[in-house]
Parts: sequence; C-alpha cells; structure tokens
Amino acid sequence: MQRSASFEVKAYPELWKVLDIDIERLDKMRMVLGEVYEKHFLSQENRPKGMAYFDWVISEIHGGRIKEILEAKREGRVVVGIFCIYIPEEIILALDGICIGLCGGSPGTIPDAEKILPRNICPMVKSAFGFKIAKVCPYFQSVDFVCGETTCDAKKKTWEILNEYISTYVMEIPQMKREHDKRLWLEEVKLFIEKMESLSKKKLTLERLLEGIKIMNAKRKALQRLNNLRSFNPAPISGKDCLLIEQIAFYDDPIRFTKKVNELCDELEERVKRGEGVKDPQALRIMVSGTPMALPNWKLHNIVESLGGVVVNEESCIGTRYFKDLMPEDFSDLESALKALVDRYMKIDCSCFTPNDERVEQVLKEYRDSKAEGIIYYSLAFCHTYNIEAYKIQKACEKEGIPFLFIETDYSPEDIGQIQTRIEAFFETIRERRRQE
Ligand code: BJ8
Repeated sequence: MQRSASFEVKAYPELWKVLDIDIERLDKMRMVLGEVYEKHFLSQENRPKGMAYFDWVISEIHGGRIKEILEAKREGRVVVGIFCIYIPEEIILALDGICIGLCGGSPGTIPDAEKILPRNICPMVKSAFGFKIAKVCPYFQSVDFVCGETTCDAKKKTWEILNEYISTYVMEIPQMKREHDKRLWLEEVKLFIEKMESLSKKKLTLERLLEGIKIMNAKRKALQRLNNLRSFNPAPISGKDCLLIEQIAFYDDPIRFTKKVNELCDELEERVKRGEGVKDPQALRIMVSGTPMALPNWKLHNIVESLGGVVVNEESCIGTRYFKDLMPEDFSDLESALKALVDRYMKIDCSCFTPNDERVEQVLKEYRDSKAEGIIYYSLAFCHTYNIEAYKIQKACEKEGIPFLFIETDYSPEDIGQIQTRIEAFFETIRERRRQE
C-alpha cells in the first residue's frame, strides 16, 4: 500500500479482501481522495475546530465505519443501502437496522457503468452503479440489500439490472400527492416494514418506532441548527464544510453524528457572538438549489468559494430537503404513527412529483431565511425533472427580483472553466445590485 501526503484516507487491504473489493483500484482511489480533500478542505482558513471529527470520518471512510457496520451485522442487525430520502429511515432504525446512502458522486466509476448503461443518463446513477460493478465501494459490498425507488426513469430501470449484482428491493413512490397516492405510499411503507421484519426477525411496535423517530428528529434538528447558523454574516462556516457534513449524514452512525454536529454548532454560536467568520463579511452569499450532490461531488461549491463567494444553503436532498421536516413524537397507536410518517414523507418536494408547486414556495422561503443574495440552480445532466422545473423556479425568482443562474453539469472537470466564467459574470450582477441598494 502506498501512503498519501499529510492527510491520509486510510487503507484496509485485509478488510477489503474479505469484502471482495478490487484492492488495487480502491487503493488508488483513496489516494486521490486524500489529495483532493487536503487541497479543497484542509487548505481553508480559520476552519472551525469541530470539523476535525468530519476530517476523521473521511480518513476512515474506507474502513473505520465499515468495521462498525460489519460488527453490527454479526450482531444480527440489517444493513440497508438507499439512494433516496423517501426511504423511511425511522423504520430501519426502529428495527435496529443501519441505513447507508449509496448515491455516487465520483466520475471515476462512470466508464464502468457505461459498459452497461446508456451514456445519456444521470451521472449520479451511473456513478453508483459503477461503484458496485467495479467492486470499489466497501459500503456497497457490506449492505444486506439495497432499497431503490421509482422516482425517475434512470433509477427505476437501473434497479432491474442492479438486482443482478445485489439484492435490490424497490419501493413504489407515487408521482402525485392526492389522497389515493398517500394510501398507496402507506401500503408501500407497510410492505417495507414486512421486508425489514422478516430480515431482522423483529416486530415493529409503537415503542420501537418512537425510538427511530426520536433518533431521526434529533439528527434533523441538529442539521437545521447548523443550517440556521449559516444565515449570519460573516458566515461562521464555509458552504463546502456544510455540504460535506450533509453528505456524511448518509452513512455515519446517527447518534454520534448528531452529537458532533451539535458540538460544532456550539462552537459556531460562539463565533457568531464574536462576529467571527470563515469569509470576508463582503463575500457574496449564494444559495444552491436543485439536484443532490453526493460525496465526493464538491465541484460547484469549490468554484463558488474559490471565486470569493460563500454558499449559505443547499435546497437539495443532500441539504434542507432531507432535514426540514420533523415527525411528531406523541402517538397512541402504531397505525396513527405510520400515517403521520407517510404525511411527513409526502412533504418531500422532489421534482419527480407533479404538480410540485410547494417547492417553488420552499425555495423562496430558504432564500429569505438564509439571507442569500442570489440562487444558483444546479441540475445534473440528464435529470429531466429538475431541469424542467428550473423554469418555474426561475420565473418565481424573476418575479421576486432574485438573481438567478442555471447550471447544468456532470462530474467531469471539463466544463469548470466555463462554469467559472458564468459565475464570475453572475457575481458581477449581484455586486451591481449591491451598489444600487
Ligand atoms: S427525493 S431528488 S433523492 S429522487 S438527480 S437520480 S431524480 S435523474 S436524486 Fe433524488 Fe429522491 Fe428526488 Fe431526492 Fe434521478 Fe434526477 Fe439523477 Fe436524482
């Protein structure tokens, strides 16, 4: 095994062997990850001390957490891989399971996927699928099964093929939000409970579900607290670090993660009191809205923050859409708790739904709450629903006088220069607005 420079993503060749990983290839990938991480994250000035925990998580990304997961499996706990925030984590936790997000954010595995999947589909789907078929993701190699969903065409057709490589269960997510759609979703949730009960050999009770709800509420509250702190000027933490935390939320132990996010927030609150920030108070405040950015997709944030801006909000599933809604915690019976769970999940305003007007309202709300000065709408290439929905968001922004920039991109570095130029011009528009105010 080779060593990387000062920051090291640790290698676990013995463990990888047990998991049937392509060891040589993963070793190269972890070296690249270490270098990129050092360059983009550790080089930031005046980072909060609390980020040390999240640096540690990245250094252990290919082994430390995997060991914990394998240990939990030996205790009989079920490990579920997911690709969408519609999969009810409360239920997985209630039945003592572990939930791991498997969305792919790396260009490295896309050529593998393109041997089977078409080139002109979403890079997130191709990246994730590529990680599995190339055997370079210790998480994919550790889960008991993956739970896909019927949100977009790229995902739902990929599950049929993914099932040839790993057991793939699919939840049908309705595309509208009428009463009978909610009933369908409740039935789907119940089928998922049956699946989890049979694998875990445990029965879902109200008490168990309440435990799962409390863990998730605490985690979501901590993320809300962190996001709210970004509304202060100067921003006490960079957008890049917040995106990283939002990405880590999908595979870290939820209780430990919540504790560490809250500790970081304690530190950030002190910073806010002192008026201390990571960026100049004059830094342009940008909100990002659109498709999720899975680890290690830091492309847009890197560009915005290297040009002197600061990202203050991600209206995305790896962002506020994941944590904006909590669950009530007082129920007298399991059925009413499940109905409330269905209602909570039906509030997720993914562009796969039609109509989806509540998302327009939510974007405007988050813009105001985050005290942003402009919105960059981010769509992954070939994500038709987010791409088309940009029209409505742009119209609403124009009506409200909000500076708006649309960017469609994938994971390749080829268009970085072009995006930089467009963002520089966008920044100039915002500066001009400032001068006029
Ligand atoms: S609830 S946003 S996590 S589906 S970006 S794969 S939609 S082509 S990720 Fe998503 Fe659930 Fe919706 Fe959120 Fe398809 Fe679009 Fe790719 Fe997407």
